[in-house]
Amino acid sequence: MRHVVAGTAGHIDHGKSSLVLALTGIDPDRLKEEKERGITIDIGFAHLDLGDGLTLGIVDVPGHERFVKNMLAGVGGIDLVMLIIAADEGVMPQTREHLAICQLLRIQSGLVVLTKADLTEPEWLELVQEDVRGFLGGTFLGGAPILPVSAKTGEGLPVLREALAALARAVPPRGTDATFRLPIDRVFTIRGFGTVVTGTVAAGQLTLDERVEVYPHGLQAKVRGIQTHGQPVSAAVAGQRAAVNLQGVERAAITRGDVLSLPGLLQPTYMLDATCELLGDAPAPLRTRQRVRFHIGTSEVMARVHPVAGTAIEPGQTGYVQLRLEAPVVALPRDRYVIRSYSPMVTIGGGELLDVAPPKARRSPALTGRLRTLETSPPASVLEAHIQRVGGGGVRTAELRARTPFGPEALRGYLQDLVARERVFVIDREWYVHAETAERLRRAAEAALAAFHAREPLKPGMSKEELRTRLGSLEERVFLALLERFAVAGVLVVDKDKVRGAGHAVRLTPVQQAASDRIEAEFREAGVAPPTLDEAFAKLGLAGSAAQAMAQLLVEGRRLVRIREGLYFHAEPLQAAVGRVLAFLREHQAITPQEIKDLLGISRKYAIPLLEWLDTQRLTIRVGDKRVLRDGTSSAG
Ligand SMILES: Nc1nc2c(ncn2[C@@H]2O[C@H](COP(=O)(O)OP(=O)(O)OP(=O)(O)O)[C@@H](O)[C@H]2O)c(=O)[nH]1
Ligand SMILES: [Mg+2]
Repeated sequence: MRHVVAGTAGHIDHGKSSLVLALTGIDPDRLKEEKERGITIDIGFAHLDLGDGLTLGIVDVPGHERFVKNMLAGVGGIDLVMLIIAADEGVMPQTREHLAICQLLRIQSGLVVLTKADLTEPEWLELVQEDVRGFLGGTFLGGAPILPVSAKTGEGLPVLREALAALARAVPPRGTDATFRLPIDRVFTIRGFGTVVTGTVAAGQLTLDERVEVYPHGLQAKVRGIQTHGQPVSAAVAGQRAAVNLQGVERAAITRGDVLSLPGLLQPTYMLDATCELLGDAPAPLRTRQRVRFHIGTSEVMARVHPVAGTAIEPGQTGYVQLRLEAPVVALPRDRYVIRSYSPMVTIGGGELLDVAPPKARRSPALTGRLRTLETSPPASVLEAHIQRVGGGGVRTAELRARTPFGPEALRGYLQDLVARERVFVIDREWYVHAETAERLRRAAEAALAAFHAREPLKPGMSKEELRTRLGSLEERVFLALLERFAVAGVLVVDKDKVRGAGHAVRLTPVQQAASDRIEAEFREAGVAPPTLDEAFAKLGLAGSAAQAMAQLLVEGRRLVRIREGLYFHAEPLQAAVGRVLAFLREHQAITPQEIKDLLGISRKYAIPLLEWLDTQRLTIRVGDKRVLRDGTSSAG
């Protein structure tokens, strides 16, 4: 079963809806007002069985200039267009405008129907045909069939059917490796079923019972039913018209322009970087900050245009722009859009989205270069550019799904390729950082460590946390992974919670060494009744971080031993004292604070901390107000 969608296009009253009715037996005008006024106001739908399992969905659009907005909502998803021109009138303003829109949206194929052929003479018909051929020159319909038809007499209809079937068969099948998206063009309720949305599936596939999200509002729902051309189906695929019955969401919460997709896959955005082509017959150049009507999928939002280079785009020219929207949309790179001027409401241009989550643009050659890469480079390079732009935070696969035009399979392949070529690094299973970003961070880490060591030569290293802050408060996991990578590369050394430059070792100057020696000597002499560190340093005129660093060195060098906060003993007298206490215990089984004071000739101020320290060293254990040896056998002996 194949599905292709065709759309009508053309000036008001040229016979679009009549032709659809004549072709399919279905009147696409469904509104009461349309029937009364004899004009189409909103898009309508029909379908045609072309045989051989091929069904053509048809979107009929209004020709009235005031309803171009609705026309745009209808043609977004079509594969081919039937440009309808009344034989008795020829090319008219909306013939031009609709054709321009189809060009801007890059609709791939189509044909021209000269309707109301019954109202003209054969010679006249030939003249019109020639005229139309000239009009189409240089457009995608340049070589398309031009078929005279009368909806009234049925003349030309069989030929038209054949031509449509041939075009429909030639439409290339849509890839299945894509994120499901359905721009919603209608919302209504059916009694007993609830909310139903319709649209042309732009990409991917939706199956029954799946959970979905209505973007950009983030409403979640479950797919309770799917129909295509009035028939219940178990799945809807790209290129198909579909009506989706949603469970768990109110009709009033959804409007045309919303997008149905899978939960959490897309990210609403207010900014888009894009190419922008201004039509040759646009009434004026497109200037910086100009307010335009931005159309994408089935939505229309107001936007301001910011050309990336220069201050304007001239009619007939193409440039890069940043679009700043007044309401959020969801879109993906490679999506096409159309812009219309605010007033008068005419189509002036359009283009292709390149970045759907860009930073606020400042005009620069670098930005132009980046957008050129996104526009013209092969997919893996485009992906690389996206990863490069996010910088040190890295980017996860899920975010890449929301920011790149690639389906999950393609994305996996390109990522593997980039990793294999060491253009990007895997931080975690699904988290990527660009090689140049890692390189930049490596240089920054080296510089930060070098500066730190120069400033604090006595400190063994910088705390990891401080380094992380220095590197722009990197995401913790990215930071740790990079640290490991840098350590393996021999750039730095990680020692518990400290990081040091690979070449760093603490070296004391002769003056510092002399000071350190004097401190050590003083503590050795003081034995187990030492001064406080502050007192000792103050005597040498040292204080603050220099004193702290030196004390730390003495402790790390096992010259001083920390007994408790602020109390340090020199290792040698401490060892001697411990020996005496243990000998005493072996002889007397227990020792009281008074006994240790007498034994070592020290005051309570030192005796109590020393006993507690012996406990923490697991040499003694407290029993009442006494200490006994922890090791029972020696206490028994
Ligand atoms: N004689 C003749 N009249 C036609 C033919 N096709 C359409 N008409 C008439 O032309 C008028 C407009 O036809 P529609 O089909 O409503 O035109 P439309 O292009 O859908 O108009 P909009 O949707 O409002 O843009 C109607 O009165 C039709 O009856 C035809 O082949 N021959
Ligand atoms: Mg109509």
